[in-house]
Amino acid sequence: MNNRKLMEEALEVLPGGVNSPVRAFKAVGGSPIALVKGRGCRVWDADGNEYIDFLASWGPLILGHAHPKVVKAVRDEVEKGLSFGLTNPHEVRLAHLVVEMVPSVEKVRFVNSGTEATMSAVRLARGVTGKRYVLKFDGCYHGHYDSLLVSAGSGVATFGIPGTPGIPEEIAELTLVVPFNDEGAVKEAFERYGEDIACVIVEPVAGNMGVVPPKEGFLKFLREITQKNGSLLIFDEVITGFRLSKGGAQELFGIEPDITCLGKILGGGMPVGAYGGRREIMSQVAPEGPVYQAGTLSGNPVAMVCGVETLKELRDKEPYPQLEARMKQLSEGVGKILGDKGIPHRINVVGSMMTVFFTDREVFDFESAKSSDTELFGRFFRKLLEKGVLIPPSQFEAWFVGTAHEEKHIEEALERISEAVKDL
Ligand code: KE4
Repeated sequence: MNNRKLMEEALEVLPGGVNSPVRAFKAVGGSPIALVKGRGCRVWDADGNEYIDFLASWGPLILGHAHPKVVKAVRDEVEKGLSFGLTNPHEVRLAHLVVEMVPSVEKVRFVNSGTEATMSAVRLARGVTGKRYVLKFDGCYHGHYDSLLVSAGSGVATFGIPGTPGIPEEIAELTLVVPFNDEGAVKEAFERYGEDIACVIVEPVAGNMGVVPPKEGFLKFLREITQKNGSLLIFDEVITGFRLSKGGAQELFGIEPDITCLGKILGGGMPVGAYGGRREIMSQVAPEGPVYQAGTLSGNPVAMVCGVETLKELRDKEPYPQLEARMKQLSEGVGKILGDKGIPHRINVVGSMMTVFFTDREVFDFESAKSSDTELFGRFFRKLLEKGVLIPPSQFEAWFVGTAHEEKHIEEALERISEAVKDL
């Protein structure tokens, strides 16, 4: 089996040959590859080509692929069975770890994806406040829940418009969309709809427009304006949770949201999402409270064990200074390669996540991110792939380094990137 044959077969039975659109390489061109194996910081495709991996399965693989402790724990658990449908001890173990590591979380509910986490968090916010509107930021992605798959309307602080066919306008109109890092727009939205805004949901460090950090004071501003208006602040930490520190962005910036959404690293590569917060809020979730949410495989024992081993490693080793050093080495190396070649670029780095934008403007929101030369990004992506470096197949995503990337691996990757850029 090889990439071409496998992807041809995939096209027969999977829409676009994929189970998630971005994997089809539409944003970067060229033929998508299939990955069959990973070990440490490397992955191998169906043709046997090896890549140094900065995709990390979109974030979860912060410990690298097939970490021995994780593999052993999962293998042992699988021997005992795969799923029982009643509470198992590992759900409680992982919940204790989340409560211990994430500052604002006293109680947590596990689900099976980041989308389920944000969808449930919005329902909980509406249920707890009795209010209808959701305020989100243009360029922030929170999964494919109807109320959050909404694009910015024309003008500032206006109703959302459906981000895709299949979402009725009546639903999109309950979502207000404003530019990221724009305090004025948020103030205007609250002046107009403040008494009826259930929640503000934000990626505290944006990853889905490419990496875009919050401006100084922006998160504190969101904390204050939501408090003042009786709205809940939801931090979507599906990417940043356990990534930027063991307590995520909320620990790094010292801001406590009302509800935190988690995913990716939480499951260590297995399908796990979660939403959590203070007891008084989470006690409103069924069956303790009236806000309904459920899931057949929520808290699946094998997935929980994968998450437990991953979080334990991060809690005990706190590898964040090392991850930042490796990301500094990578981002500065890439900056030098592009600079020497005279290619206009901006590199946004926060902790162990970064994005290379092909623009000479500062990138501080979605509009400025979209000034990037995505055609050039496509050529850059394909050249890197050819030389054995895998980055996300989209300009508007984040590159990740993990504990399996040692200094020598970054050095090796930079040599390959330098070769790739020569042909750009
Ligand atoms: P999932 O439903 O894909 O597990 O999580 C949705 C989600 C929620 N919140 C944030 C901040 C996210 O980044 C995501 C998912 N991220 C994308 C890419 N960054 C996943 C890749 C894909 O869609 O295939």
